[in-house]
Amino acid sequence: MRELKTQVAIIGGGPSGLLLSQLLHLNGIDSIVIERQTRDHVLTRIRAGVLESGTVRLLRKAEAAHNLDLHGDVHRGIDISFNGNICHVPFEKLTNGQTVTVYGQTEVTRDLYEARDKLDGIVLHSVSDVELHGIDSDKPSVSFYQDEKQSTIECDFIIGCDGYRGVSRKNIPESEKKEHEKVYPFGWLGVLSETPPVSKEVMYAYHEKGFALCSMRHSNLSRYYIQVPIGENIEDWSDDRFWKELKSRLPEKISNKLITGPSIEKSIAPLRSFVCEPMSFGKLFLVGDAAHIVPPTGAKGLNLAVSDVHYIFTALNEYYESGSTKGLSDYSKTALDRVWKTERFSLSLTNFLHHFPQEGGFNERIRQAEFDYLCTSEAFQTSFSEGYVGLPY
Ligand code: FAS
Ligand code: PHB
Repeated sequence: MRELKTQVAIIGGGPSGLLLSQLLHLNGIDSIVIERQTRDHVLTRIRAGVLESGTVRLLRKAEAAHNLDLHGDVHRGIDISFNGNICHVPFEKLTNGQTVTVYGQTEVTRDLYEARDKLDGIVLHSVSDVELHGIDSDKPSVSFYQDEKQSTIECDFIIGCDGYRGVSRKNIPESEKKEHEKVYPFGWLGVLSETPPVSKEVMYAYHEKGFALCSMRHSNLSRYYIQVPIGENIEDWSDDRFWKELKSRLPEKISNKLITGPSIEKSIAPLRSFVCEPMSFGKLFLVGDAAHIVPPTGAKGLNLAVSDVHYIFTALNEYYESGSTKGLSDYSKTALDRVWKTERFSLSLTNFLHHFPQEGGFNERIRQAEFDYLCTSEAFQTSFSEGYVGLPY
């Protein structure tokens, strides 16, 4: 049995676990990250693409934003199309200068791994049978296997950054938590293609056949999504079928200039809204997807994970600097306040821009009215913009 000791044990080597470990390290606080997959596997995931300014700031504070600052694309507005009409929302102008940056989560995770390497951060990969012990005691620990050898980490705190399907959340006793969930009757079929993006800014499109999204990673790497029914089979979606369906949902002046090409990644992601309350129990604190999930419509998943990292980092730093446990006791409430407001934004945008099977014409007319209101009301556009650029921490 290998016995390890650290101040903060972090379960999960995705963006939130790596970012927290890096921030702690830069503040002289030791941590060990344990990750179920290999590093290469983690870096094959294609997920988020839009970073709020708070996320950019925290990555800079973590000394992991060099490539982001070089290659990230700053966006000042988005287009929303509705059955062929387009409404531009200039969110920078409406939020006193706040912008978002288009830069893939894969690249963020790679930059964080490189930053951990530079500081000789400890990230243990391909671990299994992770178990948490004594989370409601003064001596919590984590045990796991790596290369068939068992290890334990004795620590002060355990941070669950292990995503929706991780082990951490299960360690909060059923009697101590409440889980809220909404599963949508559709998913997103996403394609990555080495083609120039069809538009300079991200475009969200509503069409009676379903939602579509035009995004990008850089000037020759585009990311597109279309809404598909639950249970759809990726094998049934050839590239040609995808491009034809995507074009049919976009305004003609956009679809006419869309450059197609072979997909280099194609996957279907289910959509759900989920929140676990509370986000902490004893010495265990949940961060990111381990505690909450948002439908990707508002581009909030990764950004919400980052604001959790900000809150738990601030609380841990306060504890190790002054011994105060106030930040730690307030963590769950502070994080959940921003989580629920962001869940609201993501839910409302999902309801607005997706076609819900079996619903009547009334909701369709409400959607049209919402679009018409968005196009004509600066107040509505401002509220939308505050949600899209991200609420303050
Ligand atoms: P992550 O899930 O990224 O990381 C958790 C890590 O913990 C993983 O590496 C996992 O291997 C590891 N782990 C799990 N169990 C473990 C265990 N028992 N022991 C050790 N390690 C364990 N968000 C957007 O904003 N826009 C999008 O377009 C978007 N698309 C998405 C598509 C998909 C298919 C998915 C699943 C999510 C998507 N998201 C999107 C949300 C996503 O970006 C998350 O919000 C983000 O990855 C959250 O980061 P983490 O909380 O670090 O969780
Ligand atoms: C992406 O570029 O992957 C992306 C953009 C906006 C979203 C979701 C995903 O709302």
